[in-house]
Amino acid sequence: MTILVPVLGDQLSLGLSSLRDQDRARTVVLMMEVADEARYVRHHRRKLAYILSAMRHHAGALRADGWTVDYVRLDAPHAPSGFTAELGLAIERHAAERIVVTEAGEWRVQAMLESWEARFGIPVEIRPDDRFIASHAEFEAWAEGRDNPVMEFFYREQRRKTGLLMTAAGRPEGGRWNYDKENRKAVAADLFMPDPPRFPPDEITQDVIRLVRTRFQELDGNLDEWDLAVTRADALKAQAAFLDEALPSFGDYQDAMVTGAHRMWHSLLSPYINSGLLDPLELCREVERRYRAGQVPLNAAEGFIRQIIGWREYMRGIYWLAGPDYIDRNALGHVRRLPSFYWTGETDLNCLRQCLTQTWVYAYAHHIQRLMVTGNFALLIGADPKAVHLWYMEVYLDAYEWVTLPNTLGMSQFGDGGLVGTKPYVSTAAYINRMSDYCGACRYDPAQRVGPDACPFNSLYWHFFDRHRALLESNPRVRNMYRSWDRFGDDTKAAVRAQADAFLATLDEAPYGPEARPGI
Ligand code: FAD
Ligand code: DLZ
Ligand code: SF4
Repeated sequence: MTILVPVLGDQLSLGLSSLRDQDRARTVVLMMEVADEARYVRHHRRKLAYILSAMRHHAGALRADGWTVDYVRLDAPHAPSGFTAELGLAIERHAAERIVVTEAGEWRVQAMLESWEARFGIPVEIRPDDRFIASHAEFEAWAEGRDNPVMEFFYREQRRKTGLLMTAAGRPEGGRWNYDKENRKAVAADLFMPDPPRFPPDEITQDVIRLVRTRFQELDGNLDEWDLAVTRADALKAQAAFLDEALPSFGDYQDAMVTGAHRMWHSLLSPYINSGLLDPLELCREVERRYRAGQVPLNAAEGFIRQIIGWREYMRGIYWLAGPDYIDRNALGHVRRLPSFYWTGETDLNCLRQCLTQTWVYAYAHHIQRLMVTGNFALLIGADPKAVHLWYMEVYLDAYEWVTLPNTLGMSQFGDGGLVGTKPYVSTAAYINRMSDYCGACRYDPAQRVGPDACPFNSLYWHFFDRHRALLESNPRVRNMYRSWDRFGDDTKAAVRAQADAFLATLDEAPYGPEARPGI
């Protein structure tokens, strides 16, 4: 009897639950490069090349581990289109009698997996994805009955469960759960910043880059200066370099932004963790070991571990808890498409130009660039949260719906009305100016609210609160904004509104709205 084990592009882990306890002699692992996954959003070409190359390398790792792998390539003569069609062909090829698969990372693909048993008439076992620390049931049990399921309390549960940074007496290491207050330093551009390691493209990656260049000519995104790891061995090297060189300062400068420095002290490990090359818990244990060995300060170790066992796990829990309709939530009723400079970077708002250009080169931006520059601006101009989400799905190497959606539609765009974030993440230029060097080189003045040189973030900020007063005024976290706004006086208010309206009228709307993607 042949068992077929489909392994998806974000399941690149040798210890995957669907492979556990299988008899290698009777099992065929099926990996499928399919056009539907490449094209269901307008992917950045670097993201496509990364996933395809990591998949091809993983097939080699599986074979070296004794598995038989049936690998379907995108350039196969029959032009593979989707997972279900490919699975049907593979069942016939191998006369498979059973399917075992690890659950998918998003509702769309999970629905496919769940349709297979009825469609193909053979048993399909869907196993939990236990690369995550909290199971669905655990998260649901934690969230049940809480009006306000905030991340911080979930995080403390995960600390207790894993024992990470806990004392023998069951107390948080250092006496506090969270050292975030120490993580808000701005940074001088001449401070030493370690370079991330670079992994030049091997033959397989070069092949994939050629394939992406020829097949996806309509797509954008830099394929040159390849530096990404595509194997677990190289991803582990990237992990070690981060732990050695950047982690000790990770906490201090987590929110800082510097022109031309895309990495600073961030890990750049999310693509490897999310596709399965790195194991999140193993990484956190290593961070803890280094803290205990005196190599890393507590604020850095705690800050990093919180991102992984706190934020990452919490976002996944929210995604599955919120259901397949979460993507259509739009609490603020925003309908505008993103301006086309989100695809070109051509704008005179320097913070946006820097973050967008960097994104189209590296398919990477760090958290504050995503939240407080591109996300902040999209929210202030009233962009459709689903369109915003799809843009992030396109451009970032680490984007998979389970993690992107709660971060974009939830945390960044307040589309869920406050399930993930208790207030909208918007700011004036003051925040960007404090945390970056972008404003110094900008044609706009971060200190002015109205006038030809006034930074657009300033009037848009007040315009945002003004137009959403009915919904937001009762929120205790933003009530003070309305007190400040009301102190402005009618003339000033009218000038700010006019300034923002005039700016909004200059924005175009890109052809890529939420309805412009096939298959969504
Ligand atoms: P580091 O700063 O080094 O952080 C360490 C790790 O913590 C990351 O690798 C990641 O695994 C985890 N992490 C930190 N914050 C979060 C978070 N909010 N949610 C989940 N994991 C987190 N992260 C993604 O993995 N995929 C996405 O598609 C994604 N989209 C985002 C969209 C928006 C609008 C925002 C505000 C955040 C988004 N994030 C996303 C979260 C975060 O920005 C990225 O995880 C982080 O920038 C990845 O870079 P890094 O590996 O250098 O992270
Ligand atoms: C994102 C992606 C892309 C671009 N291509 C493929 C592919 O050809 N084959 C594959 O198995 N997976 C791919 N992926 C990742 C899937 O979209 C991802 O596994 C699903 O979204 C489930 O989370
Ligand atoms: Fe961005 Fe305004 Fe600063 Fe220019 S002045 S970089 S637009 S925040």
